[in-house]
Amino acid sequence: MKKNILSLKNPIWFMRQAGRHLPEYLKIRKKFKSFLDFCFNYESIIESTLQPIKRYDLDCAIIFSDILVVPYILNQKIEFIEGKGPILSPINLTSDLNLKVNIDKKRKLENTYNSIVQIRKKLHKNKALIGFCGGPWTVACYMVDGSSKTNFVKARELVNKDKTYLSFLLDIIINVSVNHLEKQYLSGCDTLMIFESWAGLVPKNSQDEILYNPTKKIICKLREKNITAPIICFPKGINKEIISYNREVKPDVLSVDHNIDLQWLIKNIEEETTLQGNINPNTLLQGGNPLKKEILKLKNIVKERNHIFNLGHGILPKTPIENVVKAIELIRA
Ligand code: 1CP
Repeated sequence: MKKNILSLKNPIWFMRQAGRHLPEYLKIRKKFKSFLDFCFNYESIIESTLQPIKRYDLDCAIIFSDILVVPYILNQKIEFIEGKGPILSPINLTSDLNLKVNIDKKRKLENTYNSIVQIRKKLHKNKALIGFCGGPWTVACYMVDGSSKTNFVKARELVNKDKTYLSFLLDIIINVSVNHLEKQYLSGCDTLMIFESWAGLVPKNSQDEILYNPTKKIICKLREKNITAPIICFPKGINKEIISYNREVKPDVLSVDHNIDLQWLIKNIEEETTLQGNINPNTLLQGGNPLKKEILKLKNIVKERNHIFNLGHGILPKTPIENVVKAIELIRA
């Protein structure tokens, strides 16, 4: 079997480890005005993906890209504005029903796939390489509302008022995401991750339709293509429904946010699921004794369980390097 995240012993990596807090990232990022130009540049992808591995000797690398490349290749206008995050031209709910992949824009992803081939060659064989996409609902949120500033009111309204349209949109996203994950896998990613960062916004009575089934479809389509890579799912903000999410979606790895009580989760979740994460990114930012305490507590809770060390959400931009170093030291001790 190909090496992947599940064949490593207690691996460590951090969500959003590439970019954000690393001075060496900020240095190469400055050379590009536009985030998208940076994000589709062959050398930038290789360098920013490998930077956290070089600095911290982490066990997994995650490809430098963004979940919003899916709306981008679906020809939605998108800009990343410093300090504001991504801004998309919201789709027109009545006339954009034939959202189609733009071939020229899709071609830009060839650089991402080619960089994966190169990264795999440069990365030590005992390290996992993670490819990813956004969860269909999370990507739909950005496509419908245009930015997170609206708290995704329009997307949430669709859940109540126009599920037919929303399901149609989710299916388009699913097909593009499957193709994108397949290409990442064929280029050399041995592990795949689905970031459902806004899972918490879906009302309980719609979770089956809007969260579970779309992600199940992605997994099922990948398995039909004989893609055997373990799949990590991150249903952020879902609280106690994480149990039914896991039962329905059956990811190989369940990434757990910091609002979930890990002790409670372990008591209630299927034993075969490998768990990932749960350290509060604010504690990593803070460092010192609180960080030490949280890591020792986590180690104790997961000592008889398959667990991948990670945070409950992305590393925060102001996180000091020495806190990350200390955290790794404490976990490996
Ligand atoms: O100018 C810049 O440098 C822009 C900052 C930036 C970066 C470094 C954005 C814009 N995206 C990224 C890279 C990115 N995004 C990665 C690469 C690998 C890594 O950092 O380790 C990954 C995995 C993502 C995933 C992503 N993008 C998610 C899911 C994970 C999460 O944090 O919840 C989401 C929701 C996005 C959307 C997005 N892209 C960028 C920003 C600032 C955001 C969040 C916007 C918001 O607040 O809604």
